[in-house]
Amino acid sequence: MRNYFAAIAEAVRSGDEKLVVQNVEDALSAGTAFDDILNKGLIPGIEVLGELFKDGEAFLPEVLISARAMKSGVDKLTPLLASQDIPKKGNVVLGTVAGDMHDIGKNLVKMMLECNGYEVHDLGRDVPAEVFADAVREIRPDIVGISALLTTTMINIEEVVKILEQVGIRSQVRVMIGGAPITRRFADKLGVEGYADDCVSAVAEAERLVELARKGE
Ligand code: B1M
Repeated sequence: MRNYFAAIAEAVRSGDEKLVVQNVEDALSAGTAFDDILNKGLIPGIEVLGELFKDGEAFLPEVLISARAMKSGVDKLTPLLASQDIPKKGNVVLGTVAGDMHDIGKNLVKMMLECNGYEVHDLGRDVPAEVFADAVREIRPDIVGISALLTTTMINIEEVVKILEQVGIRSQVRVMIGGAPITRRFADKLGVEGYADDCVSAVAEAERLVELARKGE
């Protein structure tokens, strides 16, 4: 059988948008599960490029082109998931923290939550703490989801938590955080309720948090 995953990863790494879409379509036609396409093809492709970037063997424009190619592949998966008929489970305000332009992971978390019955209010990327607080006041979500990809921006999550406390709405929401440098230990240090390592476990974590809220914990 053809190795779709290697082909998808290589097409993402080389930034070939058409080839990514073609390979994702071929993999889907061959009956490959969407989460395997994501976790064994699309994500490893962008991660390989991250390693090359770190070693000075790839540059920012190449990373951007590959990110765009990856998004085209993800866009092929989204309608398949969205077509499922799922009862509403909760509301989430989601964004990438201030100073951080990375949103691929956040968008995957959004996609998985939406496909599992959550209404997601996406604030985008580089979101100031005040904007998170305003959205919580206005939307009254069950969960605030914060993504951070840089060791220099992960500390800005604390600003969001602080401002929610300052304006007296911290106890009304559960905070879930994630992103490459984030760990459960860091989440515990900040005193936030939720942490997820990837977009699939983010769904299970959201369910746990909504359940906690229902029990008033
Ligand atoms: Co940048 N970048 N980048 N980058 N970039 C990293 C993160 C880096 C590790 C690369 C490297 O050096 N190897 C490095 C960070 C080093 C560090 O902080 N220690 C880095 C750097 C340095 C930078 C710049 C500073 C480079 C520069 O300008 N010199 C710059 C910063 C700009 C800024 O933000 N202010 C920069 C810019 C960019 C681009 C804009 C070019 C582009 C982003 C495009 C975009 O997102 N639209 C980019 C990219 C693509 C990457 C890499 C290659 C890939 C990131 C990614 O999308 N991964 C990355 C290297 C790497 O990660 N290996 C790198 C795939 C994605 C699916 O994973 O986001 O981790 P991830 O999401 C996962 C989980 O973490 C989790 O679920 C997701 C799916 O399973 N998750 C959550 C994420 N959010 C969650 C939230 C949750 C729960 C789970 O709850 C709410």
